[in-house]
Amino acid sequence: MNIRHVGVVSLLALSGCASWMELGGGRESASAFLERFDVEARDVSIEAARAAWVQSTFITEDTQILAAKAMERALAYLSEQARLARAYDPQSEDARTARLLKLLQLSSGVPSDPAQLAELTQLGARLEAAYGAGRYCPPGEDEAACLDLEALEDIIRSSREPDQLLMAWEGWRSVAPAMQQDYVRFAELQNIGARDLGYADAGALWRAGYDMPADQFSAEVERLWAQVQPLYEALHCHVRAELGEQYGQTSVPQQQPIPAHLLGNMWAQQWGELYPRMEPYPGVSDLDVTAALKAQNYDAKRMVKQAEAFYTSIGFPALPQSFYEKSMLTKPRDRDVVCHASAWDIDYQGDVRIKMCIVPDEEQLMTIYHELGHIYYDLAYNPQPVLFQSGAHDGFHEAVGDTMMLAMTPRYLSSVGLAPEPSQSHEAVINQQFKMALDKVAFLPFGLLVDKWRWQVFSGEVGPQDYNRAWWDLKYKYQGVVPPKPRPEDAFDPGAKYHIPGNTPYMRYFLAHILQFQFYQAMCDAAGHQGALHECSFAGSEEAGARLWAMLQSGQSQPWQEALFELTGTRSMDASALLEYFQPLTAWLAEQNQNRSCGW
Ligand code: X8Z
Ligand code: ZN
Repeated sequence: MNIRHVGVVSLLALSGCASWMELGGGRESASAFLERFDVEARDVSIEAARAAWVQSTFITEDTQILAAKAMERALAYLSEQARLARAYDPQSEDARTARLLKLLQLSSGVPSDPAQLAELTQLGARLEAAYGAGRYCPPGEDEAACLDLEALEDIIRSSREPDQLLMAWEGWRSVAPAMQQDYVRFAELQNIGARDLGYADAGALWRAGYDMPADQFSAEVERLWAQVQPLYEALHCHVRAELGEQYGQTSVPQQQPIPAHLLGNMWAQQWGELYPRMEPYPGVSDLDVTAALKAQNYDAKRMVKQAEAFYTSIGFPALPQSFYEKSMLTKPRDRDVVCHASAWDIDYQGDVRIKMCIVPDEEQLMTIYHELGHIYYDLAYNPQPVLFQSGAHDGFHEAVGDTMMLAMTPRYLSSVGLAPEPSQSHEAVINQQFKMALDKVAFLPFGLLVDKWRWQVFSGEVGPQDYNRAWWDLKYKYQGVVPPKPRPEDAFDPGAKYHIPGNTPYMRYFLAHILQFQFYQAMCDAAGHQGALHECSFAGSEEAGARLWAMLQSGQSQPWQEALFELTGTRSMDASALLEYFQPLTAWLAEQNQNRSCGW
C-alpha cells in the first residue's frame, strides 16, 4: 500500500465494535457491503486527507503526529474491509460489483499488526517532513546562510559556474543520509503488508496494479523503453557535445556519461533549462516563456488562471471557487511546507486543491498544467464510487496535464501573449522540437529507473549497504549520467528525490510520458487536425475535450485497456505517437551526430 496515495480510507474501523456478522445479521450481499463501504470510506479518508494537507502545508512535530494517526486509522479500516471483501467471490457477481470487489481486495497491503501499522505511518510522516523541511547549511556559516531546495534548484538551473553547481548539487544531497535508516525500516514494513496479501514483496504489489499479470507489466515497460532508447541516446549525444563545448572536454569527456550537476535540473531528470544555451538556431522564433511571464508581471494566481483557461477552452468546467480559496499557490514565509507540487481531492466531491510554491517561470507554468490535469480527472470521476475514483491506471493520471503541454505550440503561446508570432520555418520547428525533447525525451530513462531501484530494494536484491551504489549503477546504465565526484560512504542519494521519502510510485511518470503522446494524437484527430502531428494544437476544440472528458469520467471503473481504446482506438501503450511527433528532430539529431561517437 502506498500510504501517501491511499486514495480510499475510512474511519469506522469495525475492530472497535461488534461486527455486523456477530450482531447476527448474516452476511450482507456484496453490493450492500460495497455500498456501506463507500459511505464509511469517505468519512475516514476525508479525515486522513485533511490531516495530510495540514501536515504538508505546515510542517511541525504535532501536524506530523496527527497526520500519521489519521492515516493509521484510515489504513486500519481499509485493511479490515479488504480482508472482509475477500470472503466474496467476484466470479459470482456482475462485472461492476466484481471489479469493485477486486479493487477493494487488493487495496490494502499494510501490516495487520497494529504496532507495525502505527510504525509505518509514523515513518511515512517523518520521511515526508524531513524532505519538506530539508536545508543545506554551508559549513562555517550561520543559520541565515542555509539554503532550501528551491534556492538550491535555482542555482542548478541558472548558474554556469561548475563550483557553484557542485555546491548546490552536493548540498541538497546532504539532507538524505539521515533518512536512510528510516527508509530501510519503511520498506521492510511495506513488504510485510504486501506479503500478507500474497505478494512476494511491495514491488510485486505495485506492479500488480495494471490489469495484467505483474511479469507481463515488467515486460511491457521494457518493450516501451526499447522503442524510445535510440532517440534518447541521440539526444544525449548531442547534449553532451554541446556541454563539452561550453564546459570543456575535461569537464565533459566525450564518450563518457555526463556529470549530473551540469544538466540544469537537480536530479538530471528534465533538461529544458539548457535550452537557451543550446538553441539549435539561435534567435529563430523566440520561445522564452519565462521572460514573457516576468515581463508581464505574472503572479501565481494569474498563471493558474491562464492554465485553467486552456482547459475551459476545450469545454472543461471552470474550477470551483473553493479551489482558489483553499489551494496553496506560493511558499509561505513563516513555516516549513512540502513544496513538491501536488494535487488533492479532499472529499471526493469537489473540494479540490493544489499545493505548489509557484514562481513565475516556464517550468512552473508547465507544472500547473500538470497539476490541473489531476484536478480535472478528479472532478470528472467524482460521481463514481470511491473505489473507482482513480486513474484508469496511475500513468493515465499523470498524463492528462502533460497532454495539454503538447498542445501548447508556439502558435498557441503566441495567441495568449507568451510568445511572438510563430515562424513556420524548418529552423523554428527544430528549435521547438529540441526544447520539447529536452523535457520529454530526456525524462524517459529517469522515469524508468526510479522504480527499477525501488523494486530491487523491495525484493532484497539490493541491501541497504548497496542502496547508493545500485542507484548510480542505474543512473549510469539508463541515463548515461555520473555524479560529479565520488559519493561519500553514507550517501543516500535516492532520498534526495521527493518520491522516495514521499513514497510515490514512479513508473507512472514513465508510462505517462509515452501515453501523453497517444492521448495528444487522439485529441488532434478529434479536433480534425490535418498535417504533421507536432503542428497540432487542440486548444479551443470542444470535440477533443469531450473525447478526453469521457475517458476521465470512467476513472478506474474499467480496465485501462478499455479506457485507452475508447480514446485512442488501441488497447496497448505504444511509443509510436511519440516517435512520430519527434520525426523532424530525429532526422536533425542524426545529422548532428554523424561524426560523433555516441554512447557511454
Ligand atoms: O512529481 C511530479 C508532479 C506531481 S505528480 C509535480 N512529477 C514528477 C517529478 O517531479 O519528479 C511530474 C513529472 C515527474
Ligand atoms: Zn502528477
